[in-house]
Amino acid sequence: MTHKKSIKTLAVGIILAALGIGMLIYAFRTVTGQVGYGYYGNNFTVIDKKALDKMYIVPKKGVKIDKIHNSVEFYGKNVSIPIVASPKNTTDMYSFGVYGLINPTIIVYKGAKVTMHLANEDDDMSHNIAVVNNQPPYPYMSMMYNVRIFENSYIPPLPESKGGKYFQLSNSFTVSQTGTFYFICQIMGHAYRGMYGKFVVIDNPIQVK
Ligand SMILES: [Cu+2]
Repeated sequence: MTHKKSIKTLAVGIILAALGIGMLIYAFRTVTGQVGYGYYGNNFTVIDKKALDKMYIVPKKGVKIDKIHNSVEFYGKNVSIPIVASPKNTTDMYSFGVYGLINPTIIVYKGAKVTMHLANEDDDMSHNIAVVNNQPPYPYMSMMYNVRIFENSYIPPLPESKGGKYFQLSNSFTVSQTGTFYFICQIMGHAYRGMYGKFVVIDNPIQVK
């Protein structure tokens, strides 16, 4: 090997090593939430296929499913909404599933404490969820300006599933005002491709009467 060649090899080696280290640091920072869409948190719940499948089962009480209007109404002051990102019953990976409905209108009552449970069924993409005031259509970089409408109406991105294990996170918030809002995925390009649904807050029909 000539002197010139070995310098070249060394230079290429250093560049590759620097790139590798840079990528590792970036990946670490992404996982720890220092870059990207907010904190990742360190406390994902990891669920198996059986637990994931349970999220599709409609409970006997507290929920009204309307398949014609593609909506799910949650009764009561304390509601629990299981949401699957990229659910198995659609080929459109840019979608949310609630009890098997795809991007349904979610209806809750004003004043309710809502707990969203998001699980990611996608094996090659991260997804998150936020309830926002912005209306579609969403630009490609929608995460740049979408602000959550209620405090904590947000779940940070969940990693893709691996080997039959699925990541899940929950967050609770109080719906303090009526109106039509949207739940969207804030990952770049996802809401733009249709990963969103309506989130409607109505007056409690029982209390209003
Ligand atoms: Cu997404």
